[in-house]
Amino acid sequence: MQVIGERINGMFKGVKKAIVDKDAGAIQKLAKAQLDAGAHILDVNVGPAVADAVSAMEWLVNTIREVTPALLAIDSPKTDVLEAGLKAAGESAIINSTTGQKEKLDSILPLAVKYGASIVALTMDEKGIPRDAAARGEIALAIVAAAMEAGIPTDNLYIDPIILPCNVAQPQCPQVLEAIKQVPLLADPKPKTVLGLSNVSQGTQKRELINRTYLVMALAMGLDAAIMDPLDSDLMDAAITAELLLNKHIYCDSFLQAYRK
Ligand code: THG
Repeated sequence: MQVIGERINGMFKGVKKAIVDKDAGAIQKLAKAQLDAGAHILDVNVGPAVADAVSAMEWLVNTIREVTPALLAIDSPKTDVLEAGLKAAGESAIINSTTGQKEKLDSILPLAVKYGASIVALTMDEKGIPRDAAARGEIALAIVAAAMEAGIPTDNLYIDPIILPCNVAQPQCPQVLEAIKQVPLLADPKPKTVLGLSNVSQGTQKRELINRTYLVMALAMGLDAAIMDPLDSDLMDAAITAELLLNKHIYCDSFLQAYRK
Protein backbone atom coordinates (compact mmCIF):
# COMPACT_ATOMS: atom_id res chain seq x y z
CA MET A 1 0.00 0.00 0.00
CA GLN A 2 0.97 3.63 -0.31
CA VAL A 3 1.24 5.40 3.04
CA ILE A 4 0.36 9.09 2.82
CA GLY A 5 1.55 10.84 6.00
CA GLU A 6 -1.24 12.97 7.50
CA ARG A 7 0.76 15.00 10.01
CA ILE A 8 1.50 18.19 8.05
CA ASN A 9 -1.99 19.55 8.57
CA GLY A 10 -2.90 22.89 10.17
CA MET A 11 -5.66 20.98 11.97
CA PHE A 12 -2.90 19.98 14.42
CA LYS A 13 -2.17 22.79 16.86
CA GLY A 14 1.62 22.37 16.57
CA VAL A 15 1.52 22.62 12.78
CA LYS A 16 -0.78 25.64 12.86
CA LYS A 17 1.68 27.34 15.22
CA ALA A 18 4.62 26.43 12.95
CA ILE A 19 2.78 27.99 9.97
CA VAL A 20 2.00 31.19 11.89
CA ASP A 21 5.57 31.45 13.28
CA LYS A 22 7.17 30.40 9.94
CA ASP A 23 9.04 27.71 11.87
CA ALA A 24 10.57 25.82 8.93
CA GLY A 25 12.54 23.45 11.19
CA ALA A 26 9.38 22.10 12.84
CA ILE A 27 7.76 21.31 9.47
CA GLN A 28 10.95 19.79 8.03
CA LYS A 29 11.32 17.60 11.12
CA LEU A 30 7.76 16.35 10.68
CA ALA A 31 8.37 15.66 6.97
CA LYS A 32 11.53 13.66 7.65
CA ALA A 33 10.06 11.78 10.62
CA GLN A 34 7.11 10.59 8.53
CA LEU A 35 9.32 9.51 5.63
CA ASP A 36 11.70 7.72 8.02
CA ALA A 37 8.71 5.91 9.53
CA GLY A 38 7.70 4.58 6.10
CA ALA A 39 5.48 7.22 4.49
CA HIS A 40 5.78 7.24 0.68
CA ILE A 41 3.82 10.45 0.18
CA LEU A 42 3.17 13.47 2.44
CA ASP A 43 -0.22 15.13 2.68
CA VAL A 44 0.10 18.92 2.96
CA ASN A 45 -2.87 20.85 4.34
CA VAL A 46 -2.74 24.38 5.79
CA GLY A 47 -5.81 23.71 7.94
CA PRO A 48 -9.09 25.56 8.19
CA ALA A 49 -8.00 28.52 10.32
CA VAL A 50 -5.09 30.17 8.53
CA ALA A 51 -5.46 33.77 7.32
CA ASP A 52 -3.79 33.58 3.88
CA ALA A 53 -4.12 29.95 2.78
CA VAL A 54 -2.43 30.50 -0.61
CA SER A 55 0.79 31.88 0.81
CA ALA A 56 0.69 29.39 3.70
CA MET A 57 0.54 26.51 1.17
CA GLU A 58 3.39 28.02 -0.86
CA TRP A 59 5.50 28.35 2.27
CA LEU A 60 4.70 24.81 3.47
CA VAL A 61 5.57 23.18 0.14
CA ASN A 62 8.76 25.21 -0.36
CA THR A 63 9.80 24.39 3.20
CA ILE A 64 9.24 20.65 2.65
CA ARG A 65 10.98 20.76 -0.74
CA GLU A 66 14.18 21.97 0.97
CA VAL A 67 14.49 18.55 2.63
CA THR A 68 12.82 16.02 0.30
CA PRO A 69 11.77 15.40 -3.31
CA ALA A 70 8.96 13.08 -2.06
CA LEU A 71 5.56 13.01 -3.71
CA LEU A 72 3.26 15.54 -1.99
CA ALA A 73 -0.54 15.32 -1.77
CA ILE A 74 -1.61 18.96 -1.93
CA ASP A 75 -4.73 18.98 0.26
CA SER A 76 -7.24 21.82 0.05
CA PRO A 77 -10.87 22.38 -0.91
CA LYS A 78 -9.82 25.61 -2.68
CA THR A 79 -8.59 25.63 -6.28
CA ASP A 80 -6.25 28.63 -5.81
CA VAL A 81 -4.61 26.96 -2.80
CA LEU A 82 -4.21 23.70 -4.76
CA GLU A 83 -2.60 25.53 -7.67
CA ALA A 84 -0.19 27.39 -5.38
CA GLY A 85 0.88 24.03 -3.92
CA LEU A 86 1.24 22.37 -7.33
CA LYS A 87 3.40 25.22 -8.66
CA ALA A 88 5.71 25.02 -5.67
CA ALA A 89 5.85 21.19 -5.61
CA GLY A 90 7.08 20.75 -9.18
CA GLU A 91 6.47 17.46 -10.99
CA SER A 92 5.71 15.15 -8.11
CA ALA A 93 2.35 16.11 -6.68
CA ILE A 94 -1.12 14.71 -6.18
CA ILE A 95 -4.19 16.94 -6.07
CA ASN A 96 -6.26 16.29 -2.92
CA SER A 97 -9.02 16.70 -3.94
CA THR A 98 -11.89 17.08 -6.35
CA THR A 99 -15.43 15.84 -5.81
CA GLY A 100 -17.99 14.66 -8.34
CA GLN A 101 -19.53 18.15 -8.50
CA LYS A 102 -19.48 19.41 -12.06
CA GLU A 103 -18.02 22.80 -11.13
CA LYS A 104 -15.24 21.14 -9.17
CA LEU A 105 -14.38 18.73 -11.97
CA ASP A 106 -14.37 21.61 -14.46
CA SER A 107 -11.74 23.47 -12.45
CA ILE A 108 -9.66 20.58 -11.04
CA LEU A 109 -9.33 18.22 -14.04
CA PRO A 110 -7.58 20.90 -16.17
CA LEU A 111 -5.20 21.56 -13.24
CA ALA A 112 -4.28 17.87 -13.19
CA VAL A 113 -3.57 17.97 -16.93
CA LYS A 114 -1.55 21.20 -16.65
CA TYR A 115 0.66 19.89 -13.83
CA GLY A 116 0.69 16.20 -14.79
CA ALA A 117 -0.67 15.42 -11.34
CA SER A 118 -2.69 12.47 -10.08
CA ILE A 119 -5.99 13.35 -8.41
CA VAL A 120 -7.81 12.22 -5.30
CA ALA A 121 -11.56 12.33 -5.98
CA LEU A 122 -14.09 12.22 -3.15
CA THR A 123 -17.32 10.37 -3.88
CA MET A 124 -19.60 13.27 -3.04
CA ASP A 125 -21.58 15.62 -5.25
CA GLU A 126 -24.18 18.40 -5.12
CA LYS A 127 -26.28 16.21 -2.81
CA GLY A 128 -23.45 15.64 -0.32
CA ILE A 129 -21.96 12.33 0.83
CA PRO A 130 -24.08 9.31 -0.16
CA ARG A 131 -25.27 6.81 2.42
CA ASP A 132 -24.40 3.58 0.69
CA ALA A 133 -21.82 1.85 -1.48
CA ALA A 134 -23.94 1.84 -4.64
CA ALA A 135 -24.39 5.61 -4.65
CA ARG A 136 -20.67 6.08 -3.98
CA GLY A 137 -20.01 3.83 -6.98
CA GLU A 138 -22.28 5.93 -9.20
CA ILE A 139 -20.41 9.13 -8.33
CA ALA A 140 -17.08 7.36 -8.78
CA LEU A 141 -18.17 6.25 -12.24
CA ALA A 142 -19.12 9.81 -13.21
CA ILE A 143 -15.70 11.02 -12.01
CA VAL A 144 -13.93 8.28 -13.97
CA ALA A 145 -15.86 9.22 -17.12
CA ALA A 146 -15.03 12.92 -16.70
CA ALA A 147 -11.35 12.12 -16.17
CA MET A 148 -11.24 9.96 -19.30
CA GLU A 149 -12.84 12.74 -21.28
CA ALA A 150 -10.18 15.15 -19.99
CA GLY A 151 -7.47 12.72 -21.14
CA ILE A 152 -6.41 11.70 -17.64
CA PRO A 153 -5.35 8.03 -17.35
CA THR A 154 -7.77 6.25 -15.02
CA ASP A 155 -4.93 4.87 -12.88
CA ASN A 156 -3.97 8.48 -12.08
CA LEU A 157 -7.22 8.67 -10.10
CA TYR A 158 -7.48 7.85 -6.41
CA ILE A 159 -11.15 7.38 -5.57
CA ASP A 160 -11.89 8.25 -1.92
CA PRO A 161 -15.23 6.83 -0.73
CA ILE A 162 -15.04 9.11 2.36
CA ILE A 163 -14.98 7.43 5.72
CA LEU A 164 -16.81 9.31 8.48
CA PRO A 165 -16.41 9.01 12.27
CA CYS A 166 -17.82 5.66 13.41
CA ASN A 167 -19.48 7.30 16.42
CA VAL A 168 -21.74 9.41 14.18
CA ALA A 169 -22.07 7.34 10.99
CA GLN A 170 -21.49 3.75 12.01
CA PRO A 171 -23.56 2.10 9.22
CA GLN A 172 -21.30 3.81 6.67
CA CYS A 173 -18.20 1.89 7.79
CA PRO A 174 -19.14 -1.35 5.99
CA GLN A 175 -20.56 0.64 3.04
CA VAL A 176 -17.18 2.29 2.49
CA LEU A 177 -15.50 -1.12 2.55
CA GLU A 178 -17.94 -2.32 -0.11
CA ALA A 179 -17.21 0.76 -2.22
CA ILE A 180 -13.46 0.06 -2.02
CA LYS A 181 -14.15 -3.38 -3.47
CA GLN A 182 -16.14 -1.95 -6.39
CA VAL A 183 -13.86 0.88 -7.57
CA PRO A 184 -11.33 -1.28 -9.47
CA LEU A 185 -14.20 -2.65 -11.58
CA LEU A 186 -15.04 0.81 -12.94
CA ALA A 187 -12.29 1.15 -15.55
CA ASP A 188 -9.20 -0.40 -17.09
CA PRO A 189 -6.54 0.54 -16.02
CA LYS A 190 -8.03 0.37 -12.54
CA PRO A 191 -8.62 3.58 -10.61
CA LYS A 192 -6.90 3.43 -7.21
CA THR A 193 -8.60 3.78 -3.82
CA VAL A 194 -7.62 5.94 -0.84
CA LEU A 195 -9.06 6.80 2.58
CA GLY A 196 -8.48 9.55 5.15
CA LEU A 197 -8.16 6.81 7.76
CA SER A 198 -8.13 8.90 10.95
CA ASN A 199 -11.57 10.31 10.16
CA VAL A 200 -13.02 6.95 11.27
CA SER A 201 -12.02 7.53 14.88
CA GLN A 202 -12.49 11.28 15.31
CA GLY A 203 -14.15 11.90 18.66
CA THR A 204 -14.01 8.25 19.76
CA GLN A 205 -12.23 6.35 22.49
CA LYS A 206 -9.53 3.84 21.52
CA ARG A 207 -8.64 5.81 18.41
CA GLU A 208 -5.51 3.84 17.56
CA LEU A 209 -7.33 0.51 17.86
CA ILE A 210 -10.17 1.70 15.62
CA ASN A 211 -7.76 3.12 13.02
CA ARG A 212 -5.68 -0.02 12.91
CA THR A 213 -8.62 -2.41 12.73
CA TYR A 214 -10.32 -0.43 9.97
CA LEU A 215 -7.10 -0.16 7.96
CA VAL A 216 -6.65 -3.92 8.02
CA MET A 217 -10.26 -4.44 6.90
CA ALA A 218 -9.87 -1.90 4.10
CA LEU A 219 -6.60 -3.48 2.93
CA ALA A 220 -8.40 -6.82 2.72
CA MET A 221 -10.88 -5.11 0.36
CA GLY A 222 -7.98 -3.97 -1.82
CA LEU A 223 -7.35 -0.43 -0.55
CA ASP A 224 -4.36 1.06 -2.40
CA ALA A 225 -3.44 4.05 -0.22
CA ALA A 226 -4.32 5.73 3.07
CA ILE A 227 -3.77 9.17 4.51
CA MET A 228 -2.72 8.06 7.99
CA ASP A 229 -0.25 8.54 10.83
CA PRO A 230 3.01 6.77 9.96
CA LEU A 231 4.36 7.74 13.40
CA ASP A 232 1.88 5.27 14.94
CA SER A 233 4.16 2.23 14.79
CA ASP A 234 1.41 -0.23 15.80
CA LEU A 235 -0.60 1.05 12.83
CA MET A 236 2.37 0.59 10.50
CA ASP A 237 2.96 -2.92 11.91
CA ALA A 238 -0.69 -3.80 11.28
CA ALA A 239 -0.43 -2.57 7.66
CA ILE A 240 2.75 -4.58 7.03
CA THR A 241 1.23 -7.69 8.61
CA ALA A 242 -2.02 -7.34 6.65
CA GLU A 243 -0.04 -7.16 3.41
CA LEU A 244 1.98 -10.20 4.47
CA LEU A 245 -1.26 -12.14 5.02
CA LEU A 246 -2.60 -10.92 1.67
CA ASN A 247 0.50 -12.55 0.17
CA LYS A 248 1.91 -9.21 -1.02
CA HIS A 249 5.32 -9.99 0.44
CA ILE A 250 7.08 -13.15 1.50
CA TYR A 251 7.23 -14.26 5.13
CA CYS A 252 10.52 -14.29 7.00
CA ASP A 253 11.00 -14.29 10.78
CA SER A 254 11.98 -10.63 10.78
CA PHE A 255 9.19 -9.55 8.41
CA LEU A 256 8.49 -6.25 10.21
CA GLN A 257 12.11 -5.09 10.05
CA ALA A 258 12.60 -6.58 6.59
CA TYR A 259 9.67 -4.64 5.16
CA ARG A 260 10.70 -1.43 6.92
CA LYS A 261 14.01 -1.55 5.05
N1 THG B 1 -9.87 12.26 2.45
C1 THG B 1 -8.95 12.97 1.77
N2 THG B 1 -8.17 13.89 2.36
C2 THG B 1 -8.30 14.13 3.67
C3 THG B 1 -9.23 13.43 4.44
C4 THG B 1 -10.05 12.47 3.79
N3 THG B 1 -7.50 15.06 4.26
C5 THG B 1 -7.71 15.45 5.64
C6 THG B 1 -8.24 14.28 6.45
N4 THG B 1 -9.33 13.65 5.77
C7 THG B 1 -7.14 13.27 6.71
N5 THG B 1 -6.20 13.77 7.65
C8 THG B 1 -6.48 13.80 9.02
C9 THG B 1 -5.58 14.43 9.84
C10 THG B 1 -5.81 14.48 11.20
C11 THG B 1 -6.95 13.92 11.72
C12 THG B 1 -7.85 13.27 10.91
C13 THG B 1 -7.61 13.21 9.53
C14 THG B 1 -7.24 14.00 13.18
N6 THG B 1 -6.81 15.08 13.83
C15 THG B 1 -7.02 15.29 15.25
C16 THG B 1 -8.52 15.36 15.58
O1 THG B 1 -9.27 15.96 14.80
O2 THG B 1 -8.91 14.84 16.59
C17 THG B 1 -6.37 16.57 15.66
C18 THG B 1 -5.92 16.48 17.08
C19 THG B 1 -4.95 17.58 17.44
O3 THG B 1 -5.35 18.77 17.40
O4 THG B 1 -3.81 17.28 17.78
O5 THG B 1 -7.86 13.13 13.73
O6 THG B 1 -10.90 11.79 4.36
N7 THG B 1 -8.82 12.72 0.47
